[in-house]
Amino acid sequence: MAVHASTPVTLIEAAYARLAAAVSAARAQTGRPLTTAEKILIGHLDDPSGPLPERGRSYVDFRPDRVAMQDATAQMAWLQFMTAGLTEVAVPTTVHCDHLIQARVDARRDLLAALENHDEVYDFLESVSARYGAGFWKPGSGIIHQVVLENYAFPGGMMIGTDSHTPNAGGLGMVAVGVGGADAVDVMTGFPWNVRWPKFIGVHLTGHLSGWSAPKDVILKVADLLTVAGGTGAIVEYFGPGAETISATGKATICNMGAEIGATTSLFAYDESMARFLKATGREQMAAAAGAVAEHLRPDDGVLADPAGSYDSVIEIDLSSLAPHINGPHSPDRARPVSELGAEAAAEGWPMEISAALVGSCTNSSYEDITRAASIVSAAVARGLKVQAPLLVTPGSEQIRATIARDGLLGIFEEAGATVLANACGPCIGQWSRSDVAEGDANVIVTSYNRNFPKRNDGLASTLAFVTSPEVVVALALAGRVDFDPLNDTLHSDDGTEVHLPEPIGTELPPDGFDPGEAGFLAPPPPGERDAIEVRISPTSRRLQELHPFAPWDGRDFEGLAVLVKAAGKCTTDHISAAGPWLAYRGHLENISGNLFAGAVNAFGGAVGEGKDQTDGQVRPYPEIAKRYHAAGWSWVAVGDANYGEGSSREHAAMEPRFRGCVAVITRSFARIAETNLKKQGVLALTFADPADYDAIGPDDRIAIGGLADLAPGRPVRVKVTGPDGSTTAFDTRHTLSADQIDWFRAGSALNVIRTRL
Ligand code: MIC
Ligand code: SF4
Repeated sequence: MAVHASTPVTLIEAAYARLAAAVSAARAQTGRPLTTAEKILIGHLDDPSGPLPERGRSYVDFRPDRVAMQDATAQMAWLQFMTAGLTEVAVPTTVHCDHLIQARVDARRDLLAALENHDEVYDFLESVSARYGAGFWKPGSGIIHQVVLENYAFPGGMMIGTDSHTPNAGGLGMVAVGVGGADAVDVMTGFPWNVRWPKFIGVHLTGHLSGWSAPKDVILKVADLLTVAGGTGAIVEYFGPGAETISATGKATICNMGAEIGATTSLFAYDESMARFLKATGREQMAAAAGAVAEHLRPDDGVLADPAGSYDSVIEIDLSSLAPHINGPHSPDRARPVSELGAEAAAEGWPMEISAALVGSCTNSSYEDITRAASIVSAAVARGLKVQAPLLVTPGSEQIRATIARDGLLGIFEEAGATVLANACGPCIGQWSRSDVAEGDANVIVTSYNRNFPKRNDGLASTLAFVTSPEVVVALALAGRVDFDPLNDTLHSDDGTEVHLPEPIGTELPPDGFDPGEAGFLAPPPPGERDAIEVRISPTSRRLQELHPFAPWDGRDFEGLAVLVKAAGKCTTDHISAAGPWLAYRGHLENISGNLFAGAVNAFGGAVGEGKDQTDGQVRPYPEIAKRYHAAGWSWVAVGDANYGEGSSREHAAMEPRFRGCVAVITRSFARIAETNLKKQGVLALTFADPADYDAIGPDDRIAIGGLADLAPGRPVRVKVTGPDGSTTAFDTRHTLSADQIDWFRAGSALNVIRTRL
């Protein structure tokens, strides 16, 4: 497999040829107009001959064009791939080193420190990519989603990526879906990618953004309307005249944060803004190829004439009246216009002062974002204002960094006292060495990132994080307070002058073109040279550990299972397998299991990360109890509330429980990727048929799960709960296993099934 620094136009033309044929066949067969997402899905069906699958029900096999993986998830994916015994990946695959770089001092020193601290992991990723024919983007080259947008995404394509914000590429009209590593391994080993045919949510955009309102506000508003679970099982498709007024990078921001509403992905139809971005990033041929098939990259006229007849639901947003928003704390759907934050903070008792302001991340670090934010900073500084809180800027890619440095934009931030960090995730994922506040110090941060779960940025539960657009972040940094409305309030410079901040001014694309900066891509060597590449995993390594296949199901029903944890409220992947310092162990299943459920809130008493160890009745941290159950050969279940596993794609949140003996996770509902990750690893993902049965499970109960020999699609699974006094109660749970997926459970994991087929 040849992998290049961008998607070759031949690959795109081949995809378009399949797209055109499949779309006309489907249109003839269904006799109804098709949405953009439907067309792209149809164009990537493994078997396009049958009838269109049933929305929200049928599981379907697809053939994605590409796979992208970031360093924190690629390790486990490669460790799984290596057990398949293949010589190369079956589809173009790239690895991006972005998550492991810690924000400490500044870009240069932080990158050097990362190269030293993570050399073993980087060596592994570089050599394993070379060995199996994948492309490797070095540390410092940028955040996966920006690098993909600038080089690999193309309208009408399909990609899966081992990161939940992969849908960022929807800004270029691609169906790009975040998945766990095991899904990526399916595709890398030449098997189709299996996922449920989604529902379709249409977002009709009218009007146009102006003043302080930015693309970020569209998704902050959508999150408000749909909530963190509202997009589950759906593709969100933006359409209408307003869509065409938004730049491709602005569209990418909107699609990126669709992860926060649980959507399978989000996308826009191909338009002029995408053509402009493709041309500006050196992909004129791609723009021409897309232009030639534009009719297949947009909704049919019949969809636009009757959206309600084509989408499962439709949301209306008038961009002209959309106010700038700020969402948080603790959940990305807790929304309000920025003008209302001060009053809410006063009512809630949140601190008014801002302790840090952060611009960048995969969500918001485009040229347009940076120019808009910089326009505010330079106008404010010219009027004698200073930033009142530490301001940290993370460029999304080396290309953005080099371009904004050349164009004097980084200089504007630096003159205002900002720290420019490495082109990496940094504080967005807890890679932030912060000493100005300690645990227990209530403090507020404002970011242009996408997530704001407790502890996410700095590891401190007492930090309240709010997400907003980059221009609002810098405005709040200049005020130093959350009760500042940049539209209506004024600030005072040191000499007492009253300053009304001007409206942000942005430039969509760099007038002098992009500066690629330092080259960060390593192509794999030609096939003949790959066998000599050694992929080293030291048996004594703390960072990497070879994987061994999980044992197949023994054919017996589960009896006497302990309840390791019953989580109350939000139980995101950050609660199940925290990031920050734990990112260091993403390639070592045993070591990373030291964080298992460390953030979960115990439904029995509310303690965080600890519960009763049934082996001796002592209270211990969950990771320790799980280790002790594992050592004792016990099997156990975890119980969760609604939208269990929301957030990240990290499959560690499924592999760790599996490794420690978990056989089932029973919840009120699952986030899509979390549910799939559990199924892939052979763990039963069950939901209470009656959500009230969540209350039936006590701390000392034992669980039995019966009828497993008859496990069948759509057939409920009976769960029996026995209390410590011998009393019993039973209830039904549901699962979404298809017939093929039941084989994953029987074989012990999806990968075990693949191994038998290779
Ligand atoms: C995130 O934003 O939570 C991450 C870190 O990028 C994760 C991936 C991971 O945990 O490695 C994601 O979004 O999938
Ligand atoms: Fe990185 Fe944050 Fe984007 Fe995740 S959301 S890929 S941690 S920048």
